[in-house]
Amino acid sequence: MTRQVAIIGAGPSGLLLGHLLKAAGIDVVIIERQAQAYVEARIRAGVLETVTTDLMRRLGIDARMNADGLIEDGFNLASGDQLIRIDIKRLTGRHVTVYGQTELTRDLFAAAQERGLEAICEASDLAIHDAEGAPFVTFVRGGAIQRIDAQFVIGCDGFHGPSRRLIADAGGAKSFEREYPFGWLGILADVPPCHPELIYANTDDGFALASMRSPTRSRYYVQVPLTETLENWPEDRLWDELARRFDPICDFGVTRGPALEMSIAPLRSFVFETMRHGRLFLAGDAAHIVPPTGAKGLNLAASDVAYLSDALVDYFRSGSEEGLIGYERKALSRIWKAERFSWYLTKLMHRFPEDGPFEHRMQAAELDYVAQSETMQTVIAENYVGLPL
Ligand code: RFL
Ligand code: PHB
Repeated sequence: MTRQVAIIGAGPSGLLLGHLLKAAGIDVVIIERQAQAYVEARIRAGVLETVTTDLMRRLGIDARMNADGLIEDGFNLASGDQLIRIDIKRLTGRHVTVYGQTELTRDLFAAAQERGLEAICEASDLAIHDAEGAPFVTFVRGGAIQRIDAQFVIGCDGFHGPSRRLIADAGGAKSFEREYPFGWLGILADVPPCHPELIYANTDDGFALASMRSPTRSRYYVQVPLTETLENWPEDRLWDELARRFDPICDFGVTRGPALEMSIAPLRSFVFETMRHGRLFLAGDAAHIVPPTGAKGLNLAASDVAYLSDALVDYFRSGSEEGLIGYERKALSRIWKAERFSWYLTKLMHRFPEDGPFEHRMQAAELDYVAQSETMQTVIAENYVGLPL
């Protein structure tokens, strides 16, 4: 039997797309390499734009998000010990929602089961065949090779998945990349946040972020050189570092507690052009990566699949390929603007090893300008809440 759509990867982009297509009556299957519990436990994004929360509402998978998500009307940039509040509600009329990617993924998996959206997990050695003709995917599950034929294959398989590799190997695609000379060391702990709103801080010791998952669960990050390892960072050392950076600027001081998770993530900007090869399309991290400054990654995955689901639904309803042809142009226009904003905020808030006193003064001057200019604050707020679809 030929399925209408096979989606590779059950991260946010694969699960959201699966639900959107299933809700439109399309015969769709998701194939995921990891176990469901593994995917649900990955600690990643925390800030959702309305693009993402609107999709969850449209799907009717919003009960827990409505109950537990924190509406944030503003966030802060810190320059040394000066706190600059960006009042996103007043400047844009909108807000962002703090709701962890782990929670969102859990909600989407639970609804998949209730709604009969098929998600095959623990599928190894996946390969995509005949993407330009009659596509099919093969994979190994429980020791047996399986094959699924589909009219379209959608690569939602993240930065390291096989879909983009296949397109790259076919030749003709371009990629644009910037690697940053540092990473983010993150800690998650059941302690109250040091401030009611997020703080992105530029300090003499480097960047730090105070974020949260709930009024009792904090998420912090500090900039570290790429050579750092977790062994060098006993929890106490990280708490000392966070206290040094945040105690002078936040309301309550940093509360310490045992780490639920610690990890180091490298920072990268990456865009792959093209997002289509025959009947294979890319969405989410498979096609682009942003540094986490600005919280755009998951939200871009959501806008990609909003565009792509409309195009696929239109194709299956009317036979028109117009939406599918226009997908890449539409998606890339939003992707590049989010790339620009994440890159800008990364440059503004981090200490780059190659920078000297002049560049530090430039950063301080720009932050001072932001503090004084409502126009600058509006530009930042507008990008932070997310550009329109
Ligand atoms: P994902 O989440 O990587 O999911 C891809 C899925 O594909 C599966 N896969 C395969 N399946 C089958 N066969 C194969 N061969 C496969 N290879 C891979 C993988 O197992 C996985 O389940 O990509 P997706 O769905 O496009 O979602 C993207 C987001 O996860 C990502 O952009 C965000 O997490 C980025 N991000 C943030 N985004 C935000 O919008 N707001 C934030 O606050 C935010 N904070 C962050 C972040 C990412 C971070 N890290 C660790 C990279 C903070 C951090 C620290
Ligand atoms: C997070 O809470 O994990 C988080 C928040 C904002 C970011 C990145 C990560 O920009």
